[in-house]
Amino acid sequence: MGMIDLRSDTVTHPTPSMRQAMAQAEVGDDVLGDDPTVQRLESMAADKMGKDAAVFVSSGTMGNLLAVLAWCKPGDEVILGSEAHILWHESAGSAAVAGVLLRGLPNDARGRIDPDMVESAIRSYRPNISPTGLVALENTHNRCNGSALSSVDVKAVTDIAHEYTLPVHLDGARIFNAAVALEVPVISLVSNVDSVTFCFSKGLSAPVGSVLCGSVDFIERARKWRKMLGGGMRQVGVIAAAGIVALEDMVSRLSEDHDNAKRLAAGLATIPGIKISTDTVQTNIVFFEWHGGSGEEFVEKLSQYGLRISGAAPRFRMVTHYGITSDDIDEAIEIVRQCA
Ligand code: TLP
Repeated sequence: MGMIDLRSDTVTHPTPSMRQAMAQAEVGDDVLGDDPTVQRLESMAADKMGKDAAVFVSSGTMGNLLAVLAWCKPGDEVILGSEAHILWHESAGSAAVAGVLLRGLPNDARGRIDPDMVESAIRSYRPNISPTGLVALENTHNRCNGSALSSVDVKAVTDIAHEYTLPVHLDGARIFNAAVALEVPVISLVSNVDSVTFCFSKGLSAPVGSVLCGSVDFIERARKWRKMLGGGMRQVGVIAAAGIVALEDMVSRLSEDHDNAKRLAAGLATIPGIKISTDTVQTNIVFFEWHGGSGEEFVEKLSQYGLRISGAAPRFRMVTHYGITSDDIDEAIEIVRQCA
């Protein structure tokens, strides 16, 4: 029995062109600045984001952590959404490694934070408080139904932050999904932020890697932190080569994943016992609720029928990606119908 794996788009395998590019990649010692393939990828990424520089990192988590380290000092506060990936799923690296306090403001179902609340939360230095060092946004917003923030949503927050001379970092792990869903150039979603991380290893299907983009000074500081954390990699062009293919070949097909996610949501909505708002599905992430008993047993049962999903009762997640066909989606719906 084949397994339909919808736990995440991180489960994607490299495409044949990626494997070929990896085998043929020209490499050098990247810590010494000698890897031409990494240099090419970093400059492509910076160009796409309209920033002056970029640094290749092992993961989205490392990109976000470097941004926090490069913008803040220990004792600072970072204002972000209460559902942010940085807050929920990055092993408290911002607190443990960067020594900052994460201050979560309520995210709405579309991943936005209220600009007025951001303004009231901003604090400047006084001996007894932690001053705000950074504001962070996320697009697409993973825990908020994979929703896409528009450039207007982003600007509403960046305008406030900049008024107080605060930088804004964007966790854009799936920023290309946002651009494709909104049918806008990706640059329009990042032009107002000061730094952005995006990932090659999610919907774009590369096996490893993310990139952090920003000004030359900022990236120099981030590069130093990357080395301190042991993230300097040597002949890493073999991995960067897959990232180049990801950028060149894999963006335009993301709409297939979005169509499949909508098909999945519509199918799930017909199943008694499944609660889902189909109109929240904008990209490749589908959340639904099931209140029928033990979540672990539900997930295990689905897996015995050939479907892997993530989450814990009552909220579960499925993510569509490269390699998942519309037939797989129909089969996944039928498996949930049998198990729910
Ligand atoms: N998200 C993973 C899990 O950690 C939940 C997933 O399966 O979706 N930002 C966002 C918005 C993310 O969704 C993720 C990964 C990251 C950052 C971290 O990326 P990695 O896994 O490369 O460190």
